[in-house]
Amino acid sequence: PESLSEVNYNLQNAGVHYLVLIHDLATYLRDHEVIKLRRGNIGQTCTSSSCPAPLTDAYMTFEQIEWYLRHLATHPRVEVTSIGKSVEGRNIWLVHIMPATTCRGGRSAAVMPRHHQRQKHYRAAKARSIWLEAGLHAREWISVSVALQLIHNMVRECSVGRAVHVYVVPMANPDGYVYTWTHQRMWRKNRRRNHGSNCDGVDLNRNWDFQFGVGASSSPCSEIYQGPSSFSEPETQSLRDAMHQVNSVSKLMLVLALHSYGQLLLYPFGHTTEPAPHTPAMRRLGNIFAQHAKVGSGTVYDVMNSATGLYFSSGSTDDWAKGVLNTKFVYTLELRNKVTFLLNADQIFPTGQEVW
Ligand code: 0X9
Ligand code: ZN
Repeated sequence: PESLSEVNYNLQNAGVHYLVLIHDLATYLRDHEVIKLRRGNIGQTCTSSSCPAPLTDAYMTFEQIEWYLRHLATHPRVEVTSIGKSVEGRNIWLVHIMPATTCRGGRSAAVMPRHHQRQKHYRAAKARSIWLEAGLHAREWISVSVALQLIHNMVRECSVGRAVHVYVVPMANPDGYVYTWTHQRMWRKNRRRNHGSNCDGVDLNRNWDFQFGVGASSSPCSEIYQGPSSFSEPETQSLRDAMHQVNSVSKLMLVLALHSYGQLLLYPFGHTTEPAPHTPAMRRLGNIFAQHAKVGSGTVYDVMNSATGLYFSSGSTDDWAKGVLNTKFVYTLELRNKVTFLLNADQIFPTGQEVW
């Protein structure tokens, strides 16, 4: 509002004719429920208890998600950075939640043993890290909402381990996500205009350079189009570079790719039923997840090798993390439900909680 007269003046000077369509944008947005975020004011630093909450009773638009991330970035324990741009030039955001040692307040704030607090030589254990990816497939909205809910729980409750860095890419395919809201709800791929074809899009979960071409298609019109070459897409390039970078600073112990649907916890590989390294450990931890989900909410998740349990495919985030980074715990989690990608919004909160 302070700039109104200056804007008027400049427009008139430039001979630009205009009409005011919305006199009070904030009120308009509130009345139309375009922005439903409940707490927090931009410009303020948010703390564990005052951070705005992502919606858990409605799917969030691209704009709402960016708005939420802008607020989140003001939290002292959080860094939000762009790891690169999509085909259409949208940022791919990476949320870094730092170890809970920096937490004040919250449930598990006292993370440095008291007798160590005054000692000069106290050093925290070498930090390890966790990587969460969501929204690589555009139509799998629940994965995006669950990632945001997990982020929110982590910053509110301070309950992440004292030496764990958590990295989350909540919307790995932003162009596709927008396209599912504006054009075609069931869009899966990114928004690459494929050279020499009338069909758009590359399946970003077939574009990674590990067993590229297995269980994938070389036809641009296919839903599982692998792309012209491995890592041909800016989205997968950005994810790859950021994962390498994180892994070199603090070793990745867990890579979790959130997808839907099917209620399956899949572990690599997808190109062979031969066991990947650390298969017994991945099964053990996976079964613990499934048991807790069952006890917590009654939801049944099946834990299985992805080639055996689903179908043969590769060039995916999970297989690359296992095959190239050699990360110990790698999973693709197919969230609720067992029937359709069109998951009712009342399922967001319980799905997020059972994963949490
Ligand atoms: O096909 C996929 O990319 C995943 N299923 S989805 O319905 N979300 O599209 C499963 C990927 C499992 N992992 C590997 N095959 N590597
Ligand atoms: Zn998927």
